Amino acid sequence: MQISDNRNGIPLDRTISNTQNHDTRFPTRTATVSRTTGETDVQVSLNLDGVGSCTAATGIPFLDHMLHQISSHGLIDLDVQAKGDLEIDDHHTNEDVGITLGMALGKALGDRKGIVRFGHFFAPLDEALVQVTLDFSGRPHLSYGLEIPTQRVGTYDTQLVREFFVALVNHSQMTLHIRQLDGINSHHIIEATFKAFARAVRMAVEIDPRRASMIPSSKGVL
Ligand SMILES: [Mn+2]
Repeated sequence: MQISDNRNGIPLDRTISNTQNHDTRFPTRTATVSRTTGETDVQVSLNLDGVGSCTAATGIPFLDHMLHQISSHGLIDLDVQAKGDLEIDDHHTNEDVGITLGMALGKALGDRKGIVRFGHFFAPLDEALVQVTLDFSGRPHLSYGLEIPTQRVGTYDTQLVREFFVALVNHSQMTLHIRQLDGINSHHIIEATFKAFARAVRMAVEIDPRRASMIPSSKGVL
């Protein structure tokens, strides 16, 4: 099927390949990345133009719960499979899921042409309130402003939240600022962070129809 609508000056020669894509003028942005080390074996598949369907099997239940937040609220179809050295602790698997997800995100975005680029969101979860602001700038940076009051949520070491975002930022070349405005319960604070992150990503990866064929940088490169 060929596209016949040229209201926004977008080229007419793109073929519709995915009926789930909300804007069928654009191809679906997908990526699969497999990464194996001596410590872990991780595979991530994602579709940025998805509907929020998720399969997450990392062996770390709380991390799976957070990956579901990214998928559901980011409208990213996500499949994450990981086998890691959990007999030591969750550290390597948690970090390597962040690395591989970051790589897949960067790969799916390609040259980042046409994207809004910036995203932000405030997510409440009961008493917790977290703001996430991000930029697919090509320059990795994390400002991490969470103060999580307990060392663990279930069996999950809450120090690993920062490790996850460090890995993700470095491998997706993203600038990410996380601010905690309120919160008492550790589970709520972390989950609000992932929800805000998901919505901020969703905003940033949207196609901007006013400059759909351009890389969104005054330098022309991201
Ligand atoms: Mn929860």
